[in-house]
Amino acid sequence: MAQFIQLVEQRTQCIDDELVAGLTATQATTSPKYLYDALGSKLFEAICELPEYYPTRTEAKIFGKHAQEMAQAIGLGTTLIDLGAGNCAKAANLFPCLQPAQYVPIDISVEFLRDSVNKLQQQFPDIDMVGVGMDFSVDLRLPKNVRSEKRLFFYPGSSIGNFMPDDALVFLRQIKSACMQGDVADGGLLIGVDLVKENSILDAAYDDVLGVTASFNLNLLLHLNRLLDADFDLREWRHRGFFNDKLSRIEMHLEALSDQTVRWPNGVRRFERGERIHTENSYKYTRQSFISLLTEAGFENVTTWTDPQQWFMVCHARA
Ligand code: AVJ
Repeated sequence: MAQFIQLVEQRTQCIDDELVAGLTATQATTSPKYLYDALGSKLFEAICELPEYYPTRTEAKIFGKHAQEMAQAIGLGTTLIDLGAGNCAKAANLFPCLQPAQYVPIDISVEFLRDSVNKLQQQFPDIDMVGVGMDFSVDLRLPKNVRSEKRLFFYPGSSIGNFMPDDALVFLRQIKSACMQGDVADGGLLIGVDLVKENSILDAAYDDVLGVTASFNLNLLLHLNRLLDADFDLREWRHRGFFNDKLSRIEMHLEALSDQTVRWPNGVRRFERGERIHTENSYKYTRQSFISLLTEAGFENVTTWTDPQQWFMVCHARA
């Protein structure tokens, strides 16, 4: 069995307060983390199989083709810290090339992670594994069992796109300082970033023909009904997903199809027809704009790998 450290409670009062504040704001907003209950995580896995959703597939090809070069740039024997590890599959694919000394998968979805890590430990008995259940977007301080040598933070999938650019900068700085906590700061960051491309390709990736992304987005309301004991009627809402050119981001919204009142034990929110709940941003960067962000966060020696169409980019940067 792998070691496991749990630093989050699955359901807390503080989550509800943040949620209610967002829902009752003039522009109703929810954090994208609420998209990932058990069904949401499965719907996201289905999204990754869609012909329109290119990021996962494109990133996997980049890792497949350049893993050896990446290992050369990074060095062996790292402490591999996997942010939002989920089923740990992306990192596990890199084990043969990267040969980490310790693997530290971190995820907010504690039970899912526990199962994944235990399975992986059986497959790779020689790698020291420490699973950590925590919300790393709140606080990146790591438990004592995590080695301080050669920390390599792994943040694939373009999840960095969920942060507003200013918050992305703060988060990258936290990663940088977590790398520096050791005596030898020669691990760094290995990160996947989705790139700006033709609007029609971006639009289709977030509003697919099968409606899987629509289901993923609408499922948020089922999750809220459960978390808050609210009474959202899913038939009265529709999915919107599109690229906002000016802000260089995908926006996902849920749009009310009728005037309605949503109630939960200590609150209420009135929505007019056409009014929207903003559920996610997914920022798209250019190679240069992302390198600038890394540099501003204090990283150096950036190496980048892309696919032939330059739709997606993987970066390694030293702390
Ligand atoms: C998991 C945040 C990278 O932004 O592309 C997929 C989530 N949302 N389809 C993304 C998502 C709608 C995804 N990330």
